[in-house]
Amino acid sequence: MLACHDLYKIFQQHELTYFCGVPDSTFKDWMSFLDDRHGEGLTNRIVTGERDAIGWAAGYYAATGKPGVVYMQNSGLGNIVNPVTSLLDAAIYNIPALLMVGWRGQPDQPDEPQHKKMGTVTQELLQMLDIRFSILPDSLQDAERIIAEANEYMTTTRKPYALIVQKKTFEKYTKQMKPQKSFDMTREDALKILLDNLHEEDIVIATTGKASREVFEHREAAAFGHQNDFLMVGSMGLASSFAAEIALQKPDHKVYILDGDGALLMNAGVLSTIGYYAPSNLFHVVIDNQAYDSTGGQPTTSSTVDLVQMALANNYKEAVEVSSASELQDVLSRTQHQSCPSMLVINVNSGARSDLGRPTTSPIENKLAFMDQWSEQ
Ligand SMILES: Cc1ncc(C[n+]2csc(CCOP(=O)(O)OP(=O)(O)O)c2C)c(N)n1
Repeated sequence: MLACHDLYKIFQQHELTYFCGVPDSTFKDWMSFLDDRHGEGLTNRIVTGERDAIGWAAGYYAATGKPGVVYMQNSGLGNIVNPVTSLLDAAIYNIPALLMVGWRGQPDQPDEPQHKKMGTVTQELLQMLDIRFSILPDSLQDAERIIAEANEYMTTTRKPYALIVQKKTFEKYTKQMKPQKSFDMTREDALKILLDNLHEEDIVIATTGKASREVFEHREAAAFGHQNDFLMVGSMGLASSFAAEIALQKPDHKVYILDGDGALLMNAGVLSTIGYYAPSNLFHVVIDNQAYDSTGGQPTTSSTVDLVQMALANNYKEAVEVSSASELQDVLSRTQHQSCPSMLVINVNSGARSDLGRPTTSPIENKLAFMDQWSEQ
């Protein structure tokens, strides 16, 4: 396995000191290392989307003549197709970048269903995009050789190069503790209170990552069944769009989006579309832990964003923020009188139970149970 600081020394030798992207749990130790070292000789910009990351890295190249390193989970590969083909491409601006792509769903390795397809087509997709790639070796000597080759290729062709990163490539790195605001609740505490206050005829759409897993476990524990919930296990950022259309189609039901700050900021444009079509039964709940908690707790940009003002500026009819269980209970007791679309931002601490399970039903079973319940009514 690779020690983060050893790998970084190799990057440094090639003047690869600018990093940006969206985190992936495949290399969360590497993410923590970069975050700790940001400002100490390296730059690490944790951005809101993979597509965006290509823009930042291309800007860095234009300003310095040096390629940036862009990290992402392979689920983000689809998001970079447009800027790779219209910004980096050799026939357009011919801008190099070193992509580090976490290989979820690697064939023959156990993983979650939402990663299977992308895991199978990752290499093909890179080939189609004319991105030369290697699997990042887990021995330092081999990694040194591959990175030297990648750098040489980027210098001579000015084309992007990708390193595919398998699970267990990095040694454990312990993140430095930084002082953080502390709140009353975790995401799971907030979700439990919320779900316990909903009615039998309310519809729930939960975002990707641990939020969906916690919703599933709480419904099991409460013996409520899963028919009211659509757990969007992949497609980060789209729980909101999906829920908004459900709300427009089912005006007699309250529809709750259980969103994350990272997922919302990845698809922040959805706020304007929701505000424009203004479903009068849509409750947009954002569980704001200021982190990409599900991939290791890397900071999102939400600490410098006023989500309440964002919602109101986009024509949400109401928006409030709560930071304690009692404030949350209070807001939930008043939903009858709330004008929608409305946003409820819940400030929580980052982190989750270490024994959190995963849904035991498949995405197709989830969809069928959900549609059985709602599609004919
Ligand atoms: C397009 C895409 N990029 C990255 C990921 C990896 N990923 C899964 S969950 C997650 C973090 C989500 O953060 P947030 O919405 O704030 O929810 P939290 O995990 O904090 O509850 C990330 C980055 C993904 N699934 N899809």
